[in-house]
Amino acid sequence: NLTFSEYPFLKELGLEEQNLGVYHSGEWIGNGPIFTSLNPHNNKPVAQIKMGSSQDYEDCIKAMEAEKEKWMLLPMPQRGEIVRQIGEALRAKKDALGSLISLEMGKIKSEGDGEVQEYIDICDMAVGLSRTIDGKVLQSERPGHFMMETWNPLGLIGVITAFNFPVAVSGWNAAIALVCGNVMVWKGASSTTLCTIATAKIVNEVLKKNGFNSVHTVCNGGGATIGEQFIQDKRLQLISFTGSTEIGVRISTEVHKRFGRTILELGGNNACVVMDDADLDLALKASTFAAVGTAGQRCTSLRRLIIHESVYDQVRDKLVKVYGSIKIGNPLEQGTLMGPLHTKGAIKEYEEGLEAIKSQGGQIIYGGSRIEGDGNYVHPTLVEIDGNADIVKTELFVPILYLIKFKTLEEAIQLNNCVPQGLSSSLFTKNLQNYFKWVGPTGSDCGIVNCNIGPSGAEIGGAFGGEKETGGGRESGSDSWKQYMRRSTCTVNFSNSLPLAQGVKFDV
Ligand code: UN1
Repeated sequence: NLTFSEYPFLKELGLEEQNLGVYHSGEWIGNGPIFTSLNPHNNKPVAQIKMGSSQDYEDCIKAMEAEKEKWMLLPMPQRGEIVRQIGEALRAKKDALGSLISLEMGKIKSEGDGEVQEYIDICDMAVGLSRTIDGKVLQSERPGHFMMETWNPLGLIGVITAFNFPVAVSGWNAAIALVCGNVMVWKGASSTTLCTIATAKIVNEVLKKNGFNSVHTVCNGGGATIGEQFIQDKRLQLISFTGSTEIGVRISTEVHKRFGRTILELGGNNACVVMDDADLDLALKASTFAAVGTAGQRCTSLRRLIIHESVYDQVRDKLVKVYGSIKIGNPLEQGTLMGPLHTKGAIKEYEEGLEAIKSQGGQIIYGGSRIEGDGNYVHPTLVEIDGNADIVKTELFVPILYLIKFKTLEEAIQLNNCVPQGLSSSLFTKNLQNYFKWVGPTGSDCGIVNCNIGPSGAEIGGAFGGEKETGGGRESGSDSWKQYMRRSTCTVNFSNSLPLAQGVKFDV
């Protein structure tokens, strides 16, 4: 009773009713358990995947090791040229892949397309990097000496991504890591395995044409076994992980125990502060997209709207009206603004979260219930609550937005910073004094600090990530590439004598 044939774009992406979830050495295989991918719109099965086994993982690593040198020794601009072709291949499949993301994850089609665009954009950026990554020449204190920094690839890296951005986040890692000369193994979230396979097919077709069969391997696996292998494997120099803080702590501890590197993109608990001088229409639009978009399932989703007391009632009343107009439904249908939650488990999180909210004095002023039917639909929800309540400090990965009142900017900043997470934040103001306080040392403590735009929907050109329980990692733009390379400080003596640094004498 698979619904595969109802969606022609699946065939276009090279998917079948029965798929294999592991790729290395130019072939798709799979010797693990069978997994069924569901459509969150109706919980009907779409297609099946034979996932990876422990041995499949081992074979991925062996194949990567065998091909690693050839890839590392290819000049960076040539690797960039291959990544450029990957971007082109994604452009050609953008519509189909965007539809698959929408079908399997549940985000609206425009956001699905946007995710593919995000991958394309990071490919473009990586191509540029492949011609511009440089190393410093440093001043030596010794005569006849030359000092420089070189950057080399790490080698093998592991990328573990989450269901909510099943394509774009792998792209942030792949495009940069590949240009930097690494070979990678990717494990996507089980519930979005079709997205993982379809993306990896596009990427690997290009790599294969260029003579590379194990530079971008894939090892999907149900349960924790494959993930555990990633974490414990000394051959993986870097683990890039996007997911919960709970798992992130474990990854951090275990990988650092073996002196591996990590990039962690964990929970967020993002706030938006609306000052009394803010453009309220702008704040309202931005907040609605950030809280309701992706049904509140972005790491950067808006969770806390911190509103100045003088405009509080006005913002709240307008927000209730806007929430009433949000079109909820099949994410593949044009005009829908909010799709279903990704899983049934998320409905439970939503319902349990609401119970906790009520028991801690929160008032539900809009929504607050699931929508009966086969799909994982809930009403986007507005809650009035004290910003210091315990539940407000927990990340609920569902469309619940807290409305919190404040009097002074200092108080708003305290509220913004009082949660354990530190991913994204934004301030709505026209006042420069407020703005520079917000971005300064006593301002927002997040990795993303915006003004007059919402906390979500970051561009790829900036470094993406956050502080505190968010994990401290930075991916995507700016100088995030450094995390995928190792730096060597190289001193060359081109004289005939051996002066020692710091004037040390050691005559033999
Ligand atoms: C995530 O939620 O894991 O900034 C990533 C954004 C997107 C990426 C979100 N560009 O909302």
